[in-house]
Amino acid sequence: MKIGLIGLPLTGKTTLFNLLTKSKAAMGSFSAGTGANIGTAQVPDKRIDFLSEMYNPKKTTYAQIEFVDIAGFLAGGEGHKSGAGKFLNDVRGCDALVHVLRAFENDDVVHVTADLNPAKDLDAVDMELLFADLELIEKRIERIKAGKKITKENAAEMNLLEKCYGVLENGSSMLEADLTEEERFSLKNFAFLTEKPRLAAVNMDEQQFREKSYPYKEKLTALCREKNIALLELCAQMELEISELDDEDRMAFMEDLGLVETGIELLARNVYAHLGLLSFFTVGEDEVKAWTIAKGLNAKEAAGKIHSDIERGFIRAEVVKYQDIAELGSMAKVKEKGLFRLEGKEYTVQDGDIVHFRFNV
Ligand SMILES: Nc1nc2c(ncn2[C@@H]2O[C@H](COP(=O)(O)OP(=O)(O)OP(=O)(O)O)[C@@H](O)[C@H]2O)c(=O)[nH]1
Ligand SMILES: [Mg+2]
Repeated sequence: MKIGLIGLPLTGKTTLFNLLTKSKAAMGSFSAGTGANIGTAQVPDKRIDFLSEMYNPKKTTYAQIEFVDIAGFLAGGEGHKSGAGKFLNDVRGCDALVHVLRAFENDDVVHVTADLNPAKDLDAVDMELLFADLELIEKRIERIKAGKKITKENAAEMNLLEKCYGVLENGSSMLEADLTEEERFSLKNFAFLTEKPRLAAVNMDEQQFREKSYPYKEKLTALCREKNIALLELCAQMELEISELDDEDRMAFMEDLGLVETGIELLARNVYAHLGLLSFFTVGEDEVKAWTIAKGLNAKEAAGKIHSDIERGFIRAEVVKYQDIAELGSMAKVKEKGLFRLEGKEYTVQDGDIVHFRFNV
């Protein structure tokens, strides 16, 4: 899972990236046109903490999310063309996007648009993604039309592309387009930018965070609802500063600010909830490990995420619910109560399942 941090210049993307991935990428200067920073964040999970304590394994592995800190992009600004290509390419490589919006007041940091309006900024970058998709469709249609002969397949593709064009022209995203599963699959190679699931994160200063208020909050909230994207509120710089303190001081500061979870906890929770992901676990003396998969995968498909051999030679899955083991305290007690289940390949894996795959190759 590769998540891109996108937004206008100087909205706090690199600050957030450093917070999430514990990196030390340079902040505070225009990065437009430069390469992206890439880093991984461990997804905190109390269930893994618990299981690790219980099994005392040689290795404990949390789920990971890869974050790509993409250079800020100024629509229609100077160097638009050259900047746009790099920006759009970096965006295209991501599975999902977090749009970082500036609400914070900071006289030392240039504000790139006329006024501080995160709702307007959200629309501005969205437009850019939308135009990129429109251009992609136009080019493909042109190429088909320029061909010697328009085959039946070409005609069908063109039909579908024209339908998508209409959707985008109306300001909707490819994600919202009413397409069948087959149609979507046939368009996969286009890697449309507006088809990427995304979240919005508004970056506030300390005062705004304490007051739970920032300019155009209502407008932004309504816009996100309309676009059907989750809106997270955070305070990247302050949290980055706090994260460098020792545990005791950090807890005290967090409490004082009313910060109930860390940036990565907030991001990860929302990424899993809104991008349709879940975690299952494998446990043993060697390793306790969290695996991230899409909701709806069956046991055999989930096995394939661990190793293709396990999928190929799948016999059955032995499944225990995390909740049961947490409540009863041991695998032996879970078995005693008959809460240990044998599942076939069609079983849909659930969040919090502890799974042991039986296979034969
Ligand atoms: N007051 C305040 N300043 C912030 C906050 N977040 C970021 N900044 C400052 O804003 C400046 C820009 O932050 P960056 O994280 O580099 O912004 P960016 O979005 O990565 O910028 P580009 O890569 O150029 O697009 C830095 O000087 C930060 O210290 C915040 O929450 N509050
Ligand atoms: Mg940056």
